[in-house]
Amino acid sequence: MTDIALVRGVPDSFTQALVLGVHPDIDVQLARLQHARYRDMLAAAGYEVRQVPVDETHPDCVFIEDAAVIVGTSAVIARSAAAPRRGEIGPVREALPAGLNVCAIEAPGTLDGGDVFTMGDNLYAGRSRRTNDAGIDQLRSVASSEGLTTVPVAVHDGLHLKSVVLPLDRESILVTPDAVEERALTGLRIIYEVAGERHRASALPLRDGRLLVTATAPLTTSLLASAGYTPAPIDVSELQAADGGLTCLSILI
Ligand code: CIR
Repeated sequence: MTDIALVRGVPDSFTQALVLGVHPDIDVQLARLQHARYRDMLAAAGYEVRQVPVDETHPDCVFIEDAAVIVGTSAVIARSAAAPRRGEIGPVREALPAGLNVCAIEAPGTLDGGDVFTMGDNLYAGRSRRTNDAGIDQLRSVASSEGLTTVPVAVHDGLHLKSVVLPLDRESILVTPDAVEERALTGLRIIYEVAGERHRASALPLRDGRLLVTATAPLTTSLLASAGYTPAPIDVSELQAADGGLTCLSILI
């Protein structure tokens, strides 16, 4: 059972975070309040929230998910294709609980944690701007040692796989239409993000049974409620402004 949540705060330099499109104005103080609310919601759901020290030299460090991937009893230290993010990994590695088999993606492999999720016996790995085939191959050998089959998924429209495909439970995913190679997701139950809310819905299942969802996607939230989920909306607008979602703000172990 997952019960530790690693998180990392918002640096003053967050205004310089990487973004895919035109750089937005980011309100750092509001981002901090939203991040504090996120931490509180994790704690209320029963996680032991552990904070990794903020790093002013890495504006994107709040997106801690990208630095490491937990695969069963293993932890894989990532190697982003975004060179400015590579220095984020040291303190995250140090914060990992003892007992995990720790290994690291090596050049020429690249991988961001936002491109990886497991469901059933499969590990889904996004082939994206940040994760390449060499990175996926290295991850595959770890996944295989953990009894998981790796399924690469090409990401066409979005930063990471989990920008556009969110696990909801043991068999269901929330998917942005026409954003990924959907045939790779065959066998999973798909719920589509509602038109008009494209790239605004993010979701994170909590250990207490609720589903954390972004407040920017009320129609998709209603759809999820009618599908039987218990949504817990949260406003993370300033983190979304830098292309973040709800999974990327923590590593759940
Ligand atoms: C970046 O471009 O790397 C950050 N501004 C956003 C990273 C979001 N990470 C994630 O969704 N896993």
